[in-house]
Amino acid sequence: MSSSTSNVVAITGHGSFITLQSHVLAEERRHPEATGTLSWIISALAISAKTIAAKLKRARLEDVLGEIGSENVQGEQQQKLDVIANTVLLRVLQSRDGVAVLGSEENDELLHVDAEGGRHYSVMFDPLDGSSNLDVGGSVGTIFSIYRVAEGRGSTLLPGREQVAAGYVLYGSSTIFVMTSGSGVHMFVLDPSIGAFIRVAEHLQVPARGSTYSVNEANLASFPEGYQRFLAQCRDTGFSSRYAGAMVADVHRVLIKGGVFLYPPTAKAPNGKLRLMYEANPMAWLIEQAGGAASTGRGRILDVQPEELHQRVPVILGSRDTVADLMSCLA
Ligand code: AHM
Ligand code: MG
Repeated sequence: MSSSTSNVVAITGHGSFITLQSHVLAEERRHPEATGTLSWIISALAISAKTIAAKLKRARLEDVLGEIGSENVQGEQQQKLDVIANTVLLRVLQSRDGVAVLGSEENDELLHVDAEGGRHYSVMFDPLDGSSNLDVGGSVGTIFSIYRVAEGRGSTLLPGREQVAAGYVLYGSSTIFVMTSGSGVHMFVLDPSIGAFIRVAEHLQVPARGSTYSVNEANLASFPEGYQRFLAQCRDTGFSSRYAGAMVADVHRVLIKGGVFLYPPTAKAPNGKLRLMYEANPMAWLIEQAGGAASTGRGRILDVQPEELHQRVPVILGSRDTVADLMSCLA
């Protein structure tokens, strides 16, 4: 299919032709007190996503796959593309008015930026989630979470319920941008022929029940007993197992098709592996905004009081009723 034909499909297939930019501007108009700063930050994230998507496409050709030979603060081997994606986001976001604080999986500490007057925001992100998938051509993603920061409070980490926008970009068979700013979850697909994200779905809803679970089952023996009981129950009742090893890809499937995504505590990682500020919180808010549930196994993820940028938390996300079944096994 030629690229011009695929644009026609995008227009006729969805009735209207709304870009991410126009969607965000329309949302902004619904809030008369909005200054436009948040819209600019989201547009910076979209530009970063397009840049990262382009770099990923050429990674094998330009020999930028593989490890760089250094570790991040969490003792994980950094991939060359982790560093490239992080640099893209830092550069683009630092140049936007109103960005006062940046927190990245790839940086040890919060980065403070001299923001001009007006409203100030902090942006937390995982530049390239699931990057060990890169060597095998698998899906990876970018996750982001945005907070408003009060003057002089830039070092204060806020709980997830205070987010003002959150989302992810899935770099898979297409480049998909999913976001919420508190009025539902909306999905955009990059049309590479025009370089714009086009809205393909509004107000996504996670099905109330699903029959797929997504977990690294190799760790089963060291999960707390309630998780083991739940997973046994799933197997007995005909669930399927799907695990991409990239949270963005796994959560995207749950968002569209229902089911549950888990990263429980393990012997090796007693608080689970995933990080609260730039993995668990944004995904939890998206799933809740889509009618699903998000828990640490003990309480709502969005209510966890953060203590540090890279803190880890057990993660349960998915269909409302399926998560409720798991919670009763954990009780
Ligand atoms: P990363 O941010 O270093 O890529 O790690 C997070 C990733 C998630 O995308 C994924 O769900 C999880 O780690 C997979 O971990 P495991 O290999 O232990 O199953
Ligand atoms: Mg990650």
